[in-house]
Amino acid sequence: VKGFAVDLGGTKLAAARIENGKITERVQCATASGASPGEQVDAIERLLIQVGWQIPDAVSIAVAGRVTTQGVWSAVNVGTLTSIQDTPIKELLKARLGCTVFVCNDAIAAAFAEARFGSGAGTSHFAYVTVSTGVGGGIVIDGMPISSPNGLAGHVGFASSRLSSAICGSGRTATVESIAGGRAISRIANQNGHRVRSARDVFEAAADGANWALEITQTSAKAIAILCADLTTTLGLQKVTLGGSIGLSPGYLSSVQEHLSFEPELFRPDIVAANLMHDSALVGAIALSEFSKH
Ligand code: BMX
Repeated sequence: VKGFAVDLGGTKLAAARIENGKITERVQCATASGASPGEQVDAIERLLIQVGWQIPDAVSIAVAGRVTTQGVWSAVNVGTLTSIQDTPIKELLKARLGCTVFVCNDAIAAAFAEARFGSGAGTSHFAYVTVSTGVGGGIVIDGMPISSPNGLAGHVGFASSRLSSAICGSGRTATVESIAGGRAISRIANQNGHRVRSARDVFEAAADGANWALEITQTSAKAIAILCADLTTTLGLQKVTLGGSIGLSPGYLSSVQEHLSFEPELFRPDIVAANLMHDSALVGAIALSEFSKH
């Protein structure tokens, strides 16, 4: 894997130069969640230049939100990226950068990288679940990343959760994302009268032993455990890799494993941490672009 990659998530935007599968340059900044398509293109171009990109180098871009076969980008949770709807991102970037552009969903990219080079290597029925700003996913069966023309395939965070009763930014009610994702975690804390800026504050309070915070983070982990069992019923998963800032935070993996232990064995895939840590979407964007050529 080599080339230039971008990962535009709900909270952070990263760009990297990758050689022989290793990141040799990397920069990152906060995502502007309300930014217009043109402003997102500006930010992407600025970061790419910082990691040494120049015409005619190709770029591979992983974004939060669904990406159609035609390269049209829409937020599914409209609260996360408020100005991204039917955005022809592939065309906009091609026009701006004057190079070959590949665009895909961030969690599918991460899933593909983990399946090929990371924690999922050797597993035929594999899923990756990211718990971050939102809850995203990617499914890889017999080495094939599962996608759909409208780009929705893999969006496991919008499945129902019996632990939630909230209205989700996707328009659905009681989704996994609306109880387990980072935005949900900080919303719930604030609703319960605990002033927090982000999910990170809730995890810090939980690490300090605050019961109110532990309850919120444990509920998130339980919702993710049930989701893993649910996915296993339809896909026969052997392994699920957890990623994302919350998925990789200390103690989270073991609490998902603990909640999963209450399920019958048949519905319990192995749950492991992402090997490529926070870089799986960057590596995966390039790997997927190469894969999609043949
Ligand atoms: C949401 C959805 C997915 C994304 C996932 C993780 C939007 C804007 N995002 O479920 O497309 O893959 O979050 O994204 O609809 P992240 O921002 O948490 O990395």
